[in-house]
Amino acid sequence: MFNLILFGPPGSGKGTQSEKLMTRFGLKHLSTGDLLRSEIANQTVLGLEAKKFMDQGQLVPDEVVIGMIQSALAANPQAKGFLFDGFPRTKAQSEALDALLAQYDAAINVVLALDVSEEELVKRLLNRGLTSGRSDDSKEDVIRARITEYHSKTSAVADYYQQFGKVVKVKGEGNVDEIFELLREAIEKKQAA
Ligand code: B4P
Repeated sequence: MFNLILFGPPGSGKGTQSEKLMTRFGLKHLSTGDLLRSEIANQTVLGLEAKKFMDQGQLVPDEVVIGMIQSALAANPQAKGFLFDGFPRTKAQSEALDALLAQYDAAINVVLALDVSEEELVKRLLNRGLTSGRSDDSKEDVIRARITEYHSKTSAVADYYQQFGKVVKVKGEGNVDEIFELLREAIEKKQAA
């Protein structure tokens, strides 16, 4: 299995690039944001609980998202690898993911970290909010709260994987195809190593 994490702050292009990477490399795409929004759309108990956090720009509790990923891994035994998008977002989620993958004799091969300035993130998310219907994209104070959550809790994920030499930083500003090429090169280099 080849498993990668696409990492970066909200609006850094994780969802955008995941679509292209999963097609190119045949990986199973697992986005906790998409899974949570599907729970909300279906008005499940989990979704209604998660919505309270997401609407405030806060992270959903670890046990909720770890449980979702555990089920998704179990549901895809044939996958030749996973592309984790928006997960893990805390050190506890990182440790849980490593333990889950170890049950399949697998591990994270690379963490691709998209680097984008805060002003660009806010601009992109406000712009997406004009059409996405996402309540967490429509207000600047909620967007800034998401970025604060990223700095206080999620940047630790890069530190965690850095100790194993798995993090590759990639410039996340520029056009989508240009950024995709940088990601593709980084993956192919890791696959060849
Ligand atoms: P996510 O769904 O993961 O959303 P995101 O961080 O907003 O998006 P992403 O980074 O994928 O967006 P993209 O840049 O592609 O999370 C939403 C919420 O769910 C979180 O705040 C949290 O509450 C909860 N959650 C999810 N996972 C969790 C977890 N593991 N633990 C706890 N809570 C969790 O797109 C942004 C915009 O930029 C788009 O409009 C796109 O078109 C544009 N864009 C992309 N690339 C561009 C480029 N190169 N140039 C210009 N624009 C670009």
